[in-house]
Amino acid sequence: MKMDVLSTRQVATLLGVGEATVKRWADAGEIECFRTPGGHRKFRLRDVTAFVQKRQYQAAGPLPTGGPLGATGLGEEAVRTFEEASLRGDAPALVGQLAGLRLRGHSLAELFDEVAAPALHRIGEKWAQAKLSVAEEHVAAQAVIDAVARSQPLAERPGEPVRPDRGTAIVAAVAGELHDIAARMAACLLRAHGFEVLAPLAQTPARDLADLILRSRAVLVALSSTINPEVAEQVGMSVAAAQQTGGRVVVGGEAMRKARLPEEAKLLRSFRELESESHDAGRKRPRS
Ligand code: B12
Repeated sequence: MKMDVLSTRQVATLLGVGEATVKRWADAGEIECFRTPGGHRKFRLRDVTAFVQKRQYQAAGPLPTGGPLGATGLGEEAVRTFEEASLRGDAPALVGQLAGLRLRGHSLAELFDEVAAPALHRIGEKWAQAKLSVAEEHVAAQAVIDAVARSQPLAERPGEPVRPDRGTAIVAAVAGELHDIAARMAACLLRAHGFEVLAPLAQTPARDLADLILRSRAVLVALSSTINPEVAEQVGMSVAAAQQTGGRVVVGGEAMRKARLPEEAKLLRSFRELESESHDAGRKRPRS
């Protein structure tokens, strides 16, 4: 497996602490690191995961068992573990689980598709059956939002700082749509792929979105709709704006699947599809 190496900044983001704290932990030997010839600290993902597990890093409940190189993969157990930690509001445990699974070779896009989204779907089912209160559902959603923000380093190429040189991507949920966790996940992945991401997220009015596309000369626009299928006009405005900037529009979410969409808007069903799409969008990197 390719060795995943993280910078001090990436570890700090992942653990939700400042860089100074990470350096202090590293210098005290609490978290393994090595130095580059230039003297910079570098961290192997497996050592960061081991640290998270050893310290039960601020987690209210047990972290996934099996150790960083254990056999646990995707599937029922991973989804249940993620669901339970979300319901405890335990973002550090979510980050620990995602880091552990990344280490076993799964991409963050795959983990969003196969673990986080199904766990949230189950939470939605339980809410719909009145087995969970609105407050409990909110706690879970917020923990996932927090974990997605911290998981950015898990999407980035190992050991390399991300250069935002592919152009601007805009990620939003359509007007009337409060569901923006999918949009946050898309933003995380696109940032890691070198896009400068503007993320107005939930309830973005169509006209404002079109203005933003034009002003930022967006090369990629990713829109999500979960409950509102009446989006043809909204998506059409984004398509028209993107045509002027030479950008492309991709859309996803349950309601987009039911919507009548302009043919220039490409419907994507997963974050893995977004990753392949993003390879073709935006400015190409010069070969080094
Ligand atoms: C968290 C949540 C909320 C939170 C949202 C917080 C936030 N910041 O997002 C809050 C509490 C605000 C909320 C509110 C409501 N919710 Co709600 N909510 C959910 C819940 C539990 C999770 C949503 C989520 O984030 N899913 C995770 C994402 C990642 O999964 P996904 O959207 O399926 O995305 C996948 C693909 O579609 C695709 N994808 C999606 N978008 C995009 C975009 C791009 C670019 C790409 C590439 C891919 C992609 O990628 C993912 C695959 O991995 C769902 C349950 C569910 N089934 O999803 C209910 C759910 C969506 N909510 C529901 C309802 C009814 C509501 C309310 C109407 C409740 C109310 N009476 O007030 C309001 C609506 C408010 C509004 N106007 O939008 C229903 C919708 C039923 C329906 N189809 O009409 C659901 C399904 C619950 C249920 N089982 O009944 N909700």
